[in-house]
Amino acid sequence: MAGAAKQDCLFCKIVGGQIPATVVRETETTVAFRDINPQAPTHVLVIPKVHHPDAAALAVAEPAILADVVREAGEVAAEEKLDSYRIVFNTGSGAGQTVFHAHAHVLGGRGMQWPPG
Ligand code: D5M
Repeated sequence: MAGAAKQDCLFCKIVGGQIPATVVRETETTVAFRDINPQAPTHVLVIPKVHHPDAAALAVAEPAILADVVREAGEVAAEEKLDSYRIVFNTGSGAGQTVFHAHAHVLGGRGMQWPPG
């Protein structure tokens, strides 16, 4: 079942063109744009055009679109010439999620620590 756009959702507004973003890639089901508050030399968000509150909810409702998001994350990394990168799905406010529309952070261009903070 497709997630309907949510009126008060920031990322639905980016999908709808009501809020500008620096878009680096777009497909039928996804949009990739630069994070407004970058945490690495490359920091791109890949979002599904449909609204679901987080990646796990997207996986339950529309698993093929979650696969599109992950594939697009790889395409972003290739375009940015990243041989190492991190894909992050913050899930829940305790894990740092602030926008409750599923999104993958694609981070690269610097060394990464493990475990993450
Ligand atoms: O990630 C939400 C991310 O969304 C956070 O890194 C800032 C980014 N953000 C917020 N507003 C914008 C706009 N307008 N353009 C681009 N990026 C934006 P989370 O995992 O929910 O903390």
